[in-house]
Amino acid sequence: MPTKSITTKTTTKSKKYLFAPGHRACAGCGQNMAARAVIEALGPNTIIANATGCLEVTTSPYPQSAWGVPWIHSLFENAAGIASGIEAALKQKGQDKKVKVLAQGGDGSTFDIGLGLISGMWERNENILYVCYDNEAYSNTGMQASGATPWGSSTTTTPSGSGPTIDAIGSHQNKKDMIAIALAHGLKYVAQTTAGHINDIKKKIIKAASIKGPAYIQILTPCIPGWRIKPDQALLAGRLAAQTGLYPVLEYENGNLTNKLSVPKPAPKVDEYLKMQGRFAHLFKTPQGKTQLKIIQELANENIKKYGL
Ligand SMILES: Cc1ncc(C[n+]2csc(CCOP(=O)(O)OP(=O)(O)O)c2C)c(N)n1
Ligand code: SF4
Ligand SMILES: [Mg+2]
Repeated sequence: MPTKSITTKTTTKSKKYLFAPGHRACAGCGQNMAARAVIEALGPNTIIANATGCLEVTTSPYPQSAWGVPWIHSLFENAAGIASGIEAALKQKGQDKKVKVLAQGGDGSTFDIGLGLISGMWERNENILYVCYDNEAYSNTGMQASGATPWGSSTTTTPSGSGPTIDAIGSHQNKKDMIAIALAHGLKYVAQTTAGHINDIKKKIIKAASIKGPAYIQILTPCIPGWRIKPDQALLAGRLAAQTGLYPVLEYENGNLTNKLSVPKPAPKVDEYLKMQGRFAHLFKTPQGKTQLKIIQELANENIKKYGL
């Protein structure tokens, strides 16, 4: 756990990194681009509790670390619990106004295995920002389906097939609505954005950090091998997810939807977003798959209507 910022010599000046390059994520990883934006927006007076997952594994192979702030690797399930302990210690030392506590993890640790402790942290109204990097599967262990996996996605636990049954379409569970779960806890600040909107991530992080009490930000972070996209396509995939209406960019303050990113008129069809991704390739090959494309388009249309995008 480094306690000093990492300093790198350049030809003209030295630069302090809060999240240094040279980590071991796949080239073009949406998650690590988003994570860099998050810590750059929060600044050096931050302590991070980071759940197990790709972000942790790729940034902290001992004895190296990409982090220029105090950073603790928690178990898969208890980043929120560790963050609660840090916040309590800061309060005890009278430093809680100076230092921000950030808990962060993937969708597997947020939507599924860490949800109980996250719920407790929110219930206790603790002054902790939680960021979920949602790549819609358990990427670090080979792309198993999570509660965040969308309809029709082929994963290693929901593989697409060629038979006539529903199993052939890949995942046939709807994505869990974590935003609604966060709102149901009465959080003052809840937001959703994507790795294709780096400035928006920074803006939302700054706002969330200024609010006293728990805040939740969920960022769609395209995964290169998991989504079977090219290394230069993570940002485009994030933008298309928002523009189609499938993954709206939203901001809630005190339970009210106060900001949303409108979709272009007409909005791009979901096919444009799905066909660039190998995890949905099977849907374009069979009549049954084409029916699923219609169902996914319907999900996007419903979002456009529901959020007035
Ligand atoms: C209790 C427990 N179960 C399973 C694992 C194995 N494991 C480590 S990382 C990981 C996947 C993490 O998925 P996610 O939280 O979505 O993060 P990602 O890797 O996708 O960024 C799994 C299953 C573990 N470390 N601990
Ligand atoms: S597997 Fe996916 S989430 Fe993990 S480092 Fe590679 S691109 Fe990033
Ligand atoms: Mg994941």
